[in-house]
Amino acid sequence: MPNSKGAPTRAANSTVGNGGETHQTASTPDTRLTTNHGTPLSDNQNSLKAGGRGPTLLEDFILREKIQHFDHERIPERIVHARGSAAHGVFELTKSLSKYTRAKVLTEVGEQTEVFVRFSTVAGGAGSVDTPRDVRGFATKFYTKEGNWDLVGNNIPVFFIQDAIKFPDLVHAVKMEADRAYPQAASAHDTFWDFVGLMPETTHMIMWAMSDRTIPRSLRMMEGFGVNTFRLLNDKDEATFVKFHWRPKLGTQSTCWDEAVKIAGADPDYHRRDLFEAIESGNFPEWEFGVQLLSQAEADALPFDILDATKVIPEELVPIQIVGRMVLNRNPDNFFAETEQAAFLPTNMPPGIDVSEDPLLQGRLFSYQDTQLSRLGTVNFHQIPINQPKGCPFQNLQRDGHMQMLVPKGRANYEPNSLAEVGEVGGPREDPKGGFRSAPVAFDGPKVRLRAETFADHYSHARMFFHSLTAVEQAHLASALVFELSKCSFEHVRNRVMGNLQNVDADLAARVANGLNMPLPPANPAAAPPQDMAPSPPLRLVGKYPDTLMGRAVAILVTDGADGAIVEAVRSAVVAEGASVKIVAPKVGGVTLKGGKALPADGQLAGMPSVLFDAVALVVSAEGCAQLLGESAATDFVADAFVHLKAIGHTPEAQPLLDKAAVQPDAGVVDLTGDAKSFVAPASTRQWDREPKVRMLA
Ligand code: HDE
Repeated sequence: MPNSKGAPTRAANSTVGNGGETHQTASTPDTRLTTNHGTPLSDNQNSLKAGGRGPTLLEDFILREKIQHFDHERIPERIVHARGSAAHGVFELTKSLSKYTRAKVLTEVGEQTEVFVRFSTVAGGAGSVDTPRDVRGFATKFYTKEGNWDLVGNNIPVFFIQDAIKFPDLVHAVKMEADRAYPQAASAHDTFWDFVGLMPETTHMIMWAMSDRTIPRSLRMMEGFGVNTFRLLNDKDEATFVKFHWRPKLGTQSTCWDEAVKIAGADPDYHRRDLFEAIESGNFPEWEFGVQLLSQAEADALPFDILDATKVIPEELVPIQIVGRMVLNRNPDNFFAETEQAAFLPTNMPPGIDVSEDPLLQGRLFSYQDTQLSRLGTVNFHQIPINQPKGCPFQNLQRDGHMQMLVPKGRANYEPNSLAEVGEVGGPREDPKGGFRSAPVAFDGPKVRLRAETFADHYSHARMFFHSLTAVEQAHLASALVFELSKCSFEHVRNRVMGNLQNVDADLAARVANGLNMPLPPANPAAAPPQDMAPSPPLRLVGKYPDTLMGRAVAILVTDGADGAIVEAVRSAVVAEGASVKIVAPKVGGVTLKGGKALPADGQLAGMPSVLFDAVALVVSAEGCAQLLGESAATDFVADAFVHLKAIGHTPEAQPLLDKAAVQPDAGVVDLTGDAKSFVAPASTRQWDREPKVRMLA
């Protein structure tokens, strides 16, 4: 019925909206929109109203279903590691560990096991940026033939605390402060450093957290670690301790702190996009998989406790054996269904892998299963496709519960039963030989709440880590401490942290005090006096992996009148080394090269700053350069590349821009008119020698 303001302008059953929009329609059951219950829809543009301009009718079950489903789209985000990005891939065993384990995933050489890997930051919410200073999660779900194995690790081999009972305190301290709800995704605030200063066991992890490891360039360029000590169990149930390692084929690479901060504004999804685009373009990230194995006797001989997750086992003491490789080769089809609903559980272990008594790990064995109940809402979360075992069937006598998807047959929902004797389904049974068995470790002693004496040394490993770094990395670490403590308002908090640093290294503590312009407090009392350990060079980043352009991104900034031959020479030189190239221009429609040829651009200058690239080339004409001098995005592009220690290739016409951006000549500033290949070597690394010229480090 027309209402008083006039008649409806369209027929109620039309599929065309009032605004002249065009809509695609469907006429076959397999392409048409339906409700959740299968009723086909005739109109997805308009709700059902009492007249064209009248109120919407409660009767509109189609509107109600659609809106109601939308209203409930969100589930609680993860308490920690809420922000994550994931990919599918395969794990292939290259060396059998059958002497140590009966887990087929670690004994069948050449066997391809499907994996799903989720990388994450820890502190920020699901919508936070990708590049805060933060530990990165590195969680791998192996869909093995003997059930899922979840290796839920980090990109740092140690942890902040020794006992799971402190985890809620740690996380409360690092997350947004309770009353003001900031800062988001940042440890640089009072409550975190208050906790740290009062908990000397955090000191070793703090060294790692303040190192360049926590500002990675790419998720593809991070090492991964199982962190906790696990056990392997062989056919005879003999146990061997094991630490798990991932080594990136692209090597490690970090950003500069200032760069990470600017990336957060330029592209909050920097890591997510980088991973997605690499896989989409067929550049599949790859890691080697390694183990450190040690017997009980070897563990007992170490001067620290391997059950203490704040300790690292230096490779010099127990070498890493590479036994496999993992390639990530497929992006998720749907972020929510897969990445968001993935539930990683350290309790997911195939027979032949077992836990240790590490008190941090012991708490994790409860927490991950438990947290899924609030996150995914049902004990049946294992039936969600991403969480289902894919390598083998799963069956038991657990029944019912919210969102039960399975339809078990028969009466056998208990065991033992004799129903098979009368021809009914009897159900699955235990397998004493092939099933999961725990390590037969003997324990005896009173119930106690205490921290073992062997956990008392909080500083020796921190000292060893600091002494293992290159001078460049030490300066970054000291500067990160200065930055973070400068963001704390409480002087006593800064003092207590410096008191802990005194026990690590007097020079480090003095540099931090100097950076804060505060008097250096005396060392805090130490539960166990720190020992000098031999430095372990593999703990450093700089120089550990060969320089490479593989997997890196190079920007070529062009203007009208640029020399196309140089653009192509740079492009082919860096692409030949495995890098990708983006053409950046003042306008997204591209430029007209010298000679009149058009060169399309991949992005506009203001939206593609140099922080998004590993190296930049400026291929500009004299007039083009003159115009860029009036564009701050151009000056920032060059100045940032310089202070972020990147190689800058350029044509001579770019000199005025280099001058305006205060670029000083060095080995990383390369004239491209000769051989464009001369750009490759400096572009494959950062120009560490340049740093003292551009930044005051602590
Ligand atoms: Fe976690 N951790 N954690 N954690 N953790 C979670 O589980 C917890 C710890 C790690 O991509 C939660 O499903 C406790 C160490 C990763 O989905 C939660 C303790 C390491 C991820 C939880 C630790 C990790 C999580 C939140 C101390 C490195 C993300 C959501 C005893 C080895 C996995 C969830 C993903 C996630 C608890 C310590 C790594 C709350 C209680 C040590 C990579 O259950």
